[in-house]
Amino acid sequence: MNRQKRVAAIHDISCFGRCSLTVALPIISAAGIECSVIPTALLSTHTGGIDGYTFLDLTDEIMPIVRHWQSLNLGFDAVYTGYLGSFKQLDIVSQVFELIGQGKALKIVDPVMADNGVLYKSFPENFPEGMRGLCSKADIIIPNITEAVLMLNEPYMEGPYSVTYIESLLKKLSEIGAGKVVLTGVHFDQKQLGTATYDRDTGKIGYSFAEWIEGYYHGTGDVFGSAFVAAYLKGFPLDEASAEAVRYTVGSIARTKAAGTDIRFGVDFESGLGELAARLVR
Ligand code: PXL
Repeated sequence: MNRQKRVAAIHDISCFGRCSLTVALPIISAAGIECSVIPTALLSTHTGGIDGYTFLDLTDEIMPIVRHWQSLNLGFDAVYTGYLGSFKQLDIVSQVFELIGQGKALKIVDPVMADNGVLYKSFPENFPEGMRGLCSKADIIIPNITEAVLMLNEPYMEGPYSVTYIESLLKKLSEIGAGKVVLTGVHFDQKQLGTATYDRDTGKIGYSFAEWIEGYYHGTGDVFGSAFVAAYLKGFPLDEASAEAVRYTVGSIARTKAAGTDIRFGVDFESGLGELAARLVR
């Protein structure tokens, strides 16, 4: 038997607005990877700049789904978590890490909770502490700079950053537990934006940058995370997987900017799926 790689993506479903599962599913699938899902909540839209959204909590469904999967003895190569809405979900997901794929699946945590120096308004102030706990159980974490400093209990600083600062963040983040860190939102000037990667086992630090496009485009963290997961599982080394994801995300932002659509409604990642698949499937 030669089964495809299989990922379990644990995020909410925001029915409109292109983030979390509506982004993870198509991007990971486009790379030829089977993407199973555990929806943590059902919302009419995401919560970023849109009021009046509906919200149905699905926390109590998570364990029954996982137990059923266990009874089927399914193999999983990775678990990829994103937006998690409560301490209870953090706790359940950390238990799920020990169950899915018999605890052997790669654990990739995107500690989605903040950006631009502020915690999303749906989270209590001590949420970063809980998220740090989940990150301590991960193999790879993919925070942005705001999420990184909140978990490290350090003040947020506006960029541009120094190499020394970024590399000290990488090392402190890896001390939380995950041996591999992908830090997003890294910039050393106002022209380019990208990521820094760190592999504690090899000590290797990598960078990848692309042209900085002004504006806060919603869902880009999930586009990046999903493309990173896809590339990494296709066998790209950590820094190259991150570079592929940067390239794809920036392409999606550039198309959206050119189209001039509402930046709250997510980015046009769909038109780049063909090219992404061609680059990743080798
Ligand atoms: O893109 C992250 C995200 C995912 N899911 C929901 C969100 C957000 C960010 O605001 O509100 C529901």
